[in-house]
Amino acid sequence: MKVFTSTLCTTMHTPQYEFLSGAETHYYESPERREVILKYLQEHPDSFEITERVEDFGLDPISKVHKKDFLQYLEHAYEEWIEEGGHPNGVLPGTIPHYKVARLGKQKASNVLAKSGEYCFDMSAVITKDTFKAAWNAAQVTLTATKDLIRVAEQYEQSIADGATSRENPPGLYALVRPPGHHAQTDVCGGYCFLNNVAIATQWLMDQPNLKGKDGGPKKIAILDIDFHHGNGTQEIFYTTSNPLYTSLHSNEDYPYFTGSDLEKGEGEGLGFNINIPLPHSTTDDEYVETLEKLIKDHVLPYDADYIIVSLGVDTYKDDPIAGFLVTSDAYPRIGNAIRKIGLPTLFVQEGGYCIEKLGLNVGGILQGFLAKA
Ligand code: SP5
Ligand code: ZN
Repeated sequence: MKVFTSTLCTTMHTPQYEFLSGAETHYYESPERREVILKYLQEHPDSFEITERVEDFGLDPISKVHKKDFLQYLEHAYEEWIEEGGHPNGVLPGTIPHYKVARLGKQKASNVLAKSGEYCFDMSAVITKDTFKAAWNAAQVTLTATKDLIRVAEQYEQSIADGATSRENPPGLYALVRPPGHHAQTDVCGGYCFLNNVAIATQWLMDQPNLKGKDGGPKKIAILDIDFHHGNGTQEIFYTTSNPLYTSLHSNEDYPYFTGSDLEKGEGEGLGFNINIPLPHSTTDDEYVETLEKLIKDHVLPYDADYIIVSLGVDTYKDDPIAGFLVTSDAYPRIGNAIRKIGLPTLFVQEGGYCIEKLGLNVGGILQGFLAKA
């Protein structure tokens, strides 16, 4: 499996701390996360081919998903923050406009202290000096992988036509990026996320003029979000459209708390194309895998997509320091194999997972499970 990554994802975004349940702790979404995943992949050269080749797709695909003023803010927040006397650890909102605080005068956020609340929904998305560059780079890495997805998908179709392979052997690619993306909405960051890599990749695929789906329209994409946390960002971005299909398995009693209900089904043209499956903290390997298989059977297969994009989080792991399922490392190859059985060209994009000791093994387990034939 080809792996797309970049050292900039490690070096450019380095917050020193965050607050968890009121306590100051180290920043769990750390550069080390990428290092340990990379180490696992490098130790399995028969399965993974790693490339640091990154193409520059520019601002255009990013601005198709995120608002201009939000992008401007992300780019300049840190320097303005320092100018206004903010702490060098990075931008952290002190005041977030709560929905019960009516803005009757339609007050607009003016200085960076106001904007930090306007454009961020929690206290875990710390903006450091080069966070925008890191997030930009993560998006470009994901786009580079997405462009390759088109190529491997065409190859796959060709070898099926040639009788060289069958629909049971889909190609898979992996974008090893940070910061992650699935909590980032159109114009608000949060949950360690700034730019929504999966949404940017998805939108870019649908915008390719020469890439036609079975009905002559754009290619159809099904997003499978298996991070422990609900992907409020991806949900919001695609809530009113029938392409992509957004599906998510996540905790029903945890962060981000206010989204992820199974009653959130999409709106307008998007109604029925947003599938949330909240699960209790008591979820075990068998329960998780069976629920995923049912989600695939009931929703993903009937959707008849051209591509699968996976928001790959392994914070579902039983010893994850910020999460809480009972899922063990044995489950990850099973999860990967269930995704392989969909039979479609698949792009895995890294989201969460914070148990450093088992992060490589667990991410690797999913990817190896996808590669495994039976
Ligand atoms: C990408 C991603 O996984 N983002 C997650 C961000 C979660 N940040 C806040 C977590 C608060 C969880 N509190 C758990 C208490 C620890 N036992
Ligand atoms: Zn997560």
